[in-house]
Amino acid sequence: MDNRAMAHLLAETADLLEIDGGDSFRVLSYRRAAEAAEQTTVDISAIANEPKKLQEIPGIGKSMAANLRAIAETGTLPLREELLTRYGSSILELLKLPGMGPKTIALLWAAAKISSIDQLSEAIGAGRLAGLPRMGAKQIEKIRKGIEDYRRSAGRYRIDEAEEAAERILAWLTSFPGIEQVTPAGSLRRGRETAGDLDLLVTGAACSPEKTGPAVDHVAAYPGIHDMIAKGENKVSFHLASGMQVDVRLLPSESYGAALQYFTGSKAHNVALRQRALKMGYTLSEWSLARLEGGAVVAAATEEDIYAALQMDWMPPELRENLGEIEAAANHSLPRLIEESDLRGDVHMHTTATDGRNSIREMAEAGLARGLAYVAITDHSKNLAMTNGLDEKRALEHIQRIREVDREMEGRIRVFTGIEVDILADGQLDLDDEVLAHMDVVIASIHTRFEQSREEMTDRVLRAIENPYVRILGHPTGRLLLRREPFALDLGAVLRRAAELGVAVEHNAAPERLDLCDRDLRLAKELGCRIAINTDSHDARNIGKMTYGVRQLRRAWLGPGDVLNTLPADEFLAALRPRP
Ligand code: DGT
Ligand code: CA
Ligand code: CA
Ligand code: ZN
Repeated sequence: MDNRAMAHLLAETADLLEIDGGDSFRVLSYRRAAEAAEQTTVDISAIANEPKKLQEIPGIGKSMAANLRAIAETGTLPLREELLTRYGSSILELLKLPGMGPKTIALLWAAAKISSIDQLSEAIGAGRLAGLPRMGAKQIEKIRKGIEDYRRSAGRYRIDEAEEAAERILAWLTSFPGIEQVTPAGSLRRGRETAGDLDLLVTGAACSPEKTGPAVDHVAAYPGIHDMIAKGENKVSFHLASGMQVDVRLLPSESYGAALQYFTGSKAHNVALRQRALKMGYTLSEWSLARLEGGAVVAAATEEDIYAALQMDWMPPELRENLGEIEAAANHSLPRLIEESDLRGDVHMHTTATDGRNSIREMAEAGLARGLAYVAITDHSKNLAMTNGLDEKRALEHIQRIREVDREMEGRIRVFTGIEVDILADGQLDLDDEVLAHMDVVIASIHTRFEQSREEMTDRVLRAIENPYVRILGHPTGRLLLRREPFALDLGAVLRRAAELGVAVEHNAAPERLDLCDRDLRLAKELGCRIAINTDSHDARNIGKMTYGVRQLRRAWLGPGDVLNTLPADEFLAALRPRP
């Protein structure tokens, strides 16, 4: 078992113990151990029988060392098993609902013997939650909505989780002599915001037909496998501890391109491509592009060969959704898509002044290290009290410090002043105009009262962007992927007005947001909006990590000219809405 799977078990045990009303120090010790297992570079399984070495890992004490040994030997912990027997294993699923922590679950169990999402849903339907402590009508409605969202998104994973999982498996696979190339296909290769499962294609000398045995065994020995679904001659499918399904296919290099094309998808793209092939007298399969008559192979080794034989340009996977890319590739009019290296600035980030982890200087240094020409520091405003949001006085002091850091950096990177000012429930901004007037980058965002009606929300956002100091509309739909749906909003009306006013709309590249989504980005471009992509970093390690967001821009067919922060610093500022 790898460290991550161990960390997962320990964290689950901590949750179960807390649901059980366990001593809080004990709960904390499991949480710490989970964190420790997640962070350490030591391979815990390898030293599971050496308590001394285990205890050298910060966060692991004597009793945790014994627990780790038990996990390495049995794949679980006696305490975890005991608690799961008491409450049933579906109780852990309740934790995946928004706002549902161990304390609430303990309450639901104590008051109504609820230990699964189905039971909770049924209890809400039957009105059995009303009257329980801390269960007002609003709270109950929130839970009901949470269940709905959860059920809709169940079985999908965020792009960053999918990619990290793919990278770990890839490292394992390529360690085998004879496996030369591993390519994630499917939705991950197309850069979709979430993935249903992982499709990994493998090729190399060890993947030649009838000789795949040892390579298949190597795939099946991947330490992160939770359970095996199927193991065949050239395909291995399994689940990871997260529940994510992985399909690994081993292919000879002669047909790698055809397989890559097929398994990259999308289905809609493949269907349209196959029709084109048929019209040209070919048949297209996961093995090859071949002549209908006689079956001679026309192309199979590379995607380029296949598209070329179909008289098309090769196209980036992000475009393959049958939304016009087939025609464009045939007319040789595919767009030049934006690339991460086109971006020169990142203008939405937080510091220790509010809920960030690093200082202004550290953020500037991190931006410099990523090769950015400019950053903007945009901390929260006072309405977000839990983030220690800035009031007028602190905001002004803060921008003095930002200017100091800008001077200290001596032009190696520019540090713009800014704020992520909260849009209040009525569309007013959280800080006075006189204060906003001092800032380079004013981002206005919604963080509260998501439940307003479509009319209220639309009026609220429109009113906010009328404020002449607003230059960027932050994460415009407020969604959190797989956790919170976008709020109700007439986005078309907002984008049209933003275009008229010259307010840029953000693509927030944080992988839990990716907001605006690809479709809405396309709409924003059609309506003539300016677009800025930002990481919204709360940690210096995330600065400039635009990769997941850039894929959404590419999926929206955007080029460098469509995105403001491809511009040099001064031109970027000049391209923002002019200040009054
Ligand atoms: P996902 O996993 O839901 O995020 O989405 P995909 O696109 O990765 O879909 P998946 O894993 O079911 O299949 C991977 C690719 O295989 C898909 O994008 C296209 C291809 N494929 C799968 N089933 C079919 C099919 O019935 N017809 C065609 N033409 N292609 C298929
Ligand atoms: Ca897939
Ligand atoms: Ca699949
Ligand atoms: Zn925000």
